[in-house]
Amino acid sequence: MKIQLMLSALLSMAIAMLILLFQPSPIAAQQNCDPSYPTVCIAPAPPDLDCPDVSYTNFQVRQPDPHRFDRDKDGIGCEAH
Ligand SMILES: [Ca+2]
Repeated sequence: MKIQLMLSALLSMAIAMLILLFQPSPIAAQQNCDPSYPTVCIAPAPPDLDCPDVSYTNFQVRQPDPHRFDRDKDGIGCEAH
């Protein structure tokens, strides 16, 4: 009887460890990148960001470009002038 209790305790510990191992890591969970900007990681709108709000320049922009980083629609966002 005691062995059965120990085994079930071990089993539930093993299951708990497996659940922890296969959880997405907190870092991965924070990766919230808008697919309109595939070469950089910019969070989707809202809130609407402007070029000074991001540390990137001259990055690839795909439509629909929710932040409107590429106002002249040449596929490059926040061109450095
Ligand atoms: Ca542009």
